[in-house]
Amino acid sequence: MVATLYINGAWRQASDGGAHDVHSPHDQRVVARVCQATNSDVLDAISAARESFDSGVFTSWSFNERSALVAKIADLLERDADLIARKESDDTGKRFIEAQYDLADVIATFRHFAALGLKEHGRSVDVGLAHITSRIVHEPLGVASLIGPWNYPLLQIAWKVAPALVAGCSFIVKPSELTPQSAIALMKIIEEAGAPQGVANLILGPGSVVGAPLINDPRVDLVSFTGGLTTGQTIMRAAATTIKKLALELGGKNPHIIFADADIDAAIDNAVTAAFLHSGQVCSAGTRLIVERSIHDQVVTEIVRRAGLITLGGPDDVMAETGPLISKSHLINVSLYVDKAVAEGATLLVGGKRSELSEHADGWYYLPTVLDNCTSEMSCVQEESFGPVMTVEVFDTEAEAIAIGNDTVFGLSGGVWSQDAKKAARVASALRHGTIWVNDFGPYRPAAEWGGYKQSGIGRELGEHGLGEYLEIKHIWTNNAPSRSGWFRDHE
Ligand code: TXE
Repeated sequence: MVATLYINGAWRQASDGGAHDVHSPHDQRVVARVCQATNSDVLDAISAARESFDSGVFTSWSFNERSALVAKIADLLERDADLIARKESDDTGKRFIEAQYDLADVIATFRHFAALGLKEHGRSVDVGLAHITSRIVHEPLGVASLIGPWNYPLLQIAWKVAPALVAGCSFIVKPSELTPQSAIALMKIIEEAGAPQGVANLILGPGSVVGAPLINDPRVDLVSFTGGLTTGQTIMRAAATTIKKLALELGGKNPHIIFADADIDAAIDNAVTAAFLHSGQVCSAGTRLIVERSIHDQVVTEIVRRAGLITLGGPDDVMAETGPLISKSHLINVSLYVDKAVAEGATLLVGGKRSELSEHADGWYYLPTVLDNCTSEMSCVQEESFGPVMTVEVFDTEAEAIAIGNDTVFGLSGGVWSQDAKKAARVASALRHGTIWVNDFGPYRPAAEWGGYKQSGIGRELGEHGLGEYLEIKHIWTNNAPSRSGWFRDHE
């Protein structure tokens, strides 16, 4: 059965009947066949969103009513969590248990924004004049294009859909063409929960085919996008024509700094997780290890040993610790980064090639890789390979560690390990990244803002700001005792 588009409250085929297969990165079997929208389908979806927004059918709901809708969606997601997790692990190749963790995070996201909506009241401003009422009100921003990536498909879309619904926006969701199934399931749930017709729309297909109207059309007010830097730059250029609001999360090149006075055992264990979780396909992956020279050999030897032990496998392999890369082209890209780094002088200590196990022959499995003797100039250090590739650099002083950690155009996240609390706090403060972990790496919470400095993006998701991205702020000044302004003369 072909999964269809959802436009203006109806499930429908693409206008030209187009569809494409989705393949498992684990073994390349076809896991789904989905419609591929045409340009006119996208325009229909934008029209539906615009008309529903302008009609007031959803904006007239109170924040409390919209919060209740979002809470209901969370309940329905909980009901269907394992079914959706299965679709997600089919599409991404990630272990089913990891997809289940992701679904728990998706549900927590909807619950966070449902609760936040209940606290949304705007505010009054005391302007010091008894006859003036001055109110700041928060209004839905309008029509939003919500474009998601393939690494955490439903989670990244949830970070956009949940606040958009609480705010009262109408929207068009476009998941990655590689991983569309969980977004389709979410749209069915939004429909079941009772969102008004035309508020939530779903477009399927590659960004190169269906993306242009989503980022160009003057009827779209906001584009919220998570994905690669190059696509982010394309979106920013397109959005400039009509000055659309932008929320961009474009990945990172995240420094992970270990001082000699750290709890070395915990630091090493976390460094392995930070770099190789989900085979490095994580925007906040700690793939750039920056280690104090005196402990370099000890730390790197142990990380290399641990990396060599990591068991790769498919969604249902109970022994597997991480899975395949998303696609053949991505695997080629990752290996090119490694080959180039070696050519530039890096030392390959482990990995650096595809898995040669027969059970991985049909999948995009790349071995956890550690590159030593790296320098800031190498492209593998500066650019996101988005694979299981850790680069190692050394430092001698605190200032040098900070300088290396900030020597990147990105600024999404970073970690610092030291048992000297004052030093750790100084480094955390000096690093120009949106999230810093001290003696930890990776945790996030829906209540805490997430986003990047510098070229890692614009705006913040989650937290309170994550709702603010979908709201306009209006000041309403009411004069309760009107009188003449008296500014201009009304006589000769
Ligand atoms: O992402 P794209 P790709 C990084 C990572 C990866 C690189 C490229 O480094 O190697 O990006 O991955 C849609 N108009 N991240 O090529 O192209 C596309 O269909 C509108 C980091 O897969 O950015 C998909 O839905 N939409 C990242 C989404 O954009 C367009 C997670 C992301 O795809 C479009 C993923 C267009 N012109 C990759 N072109 C993170 N920040 O976590 C593409 N798309």
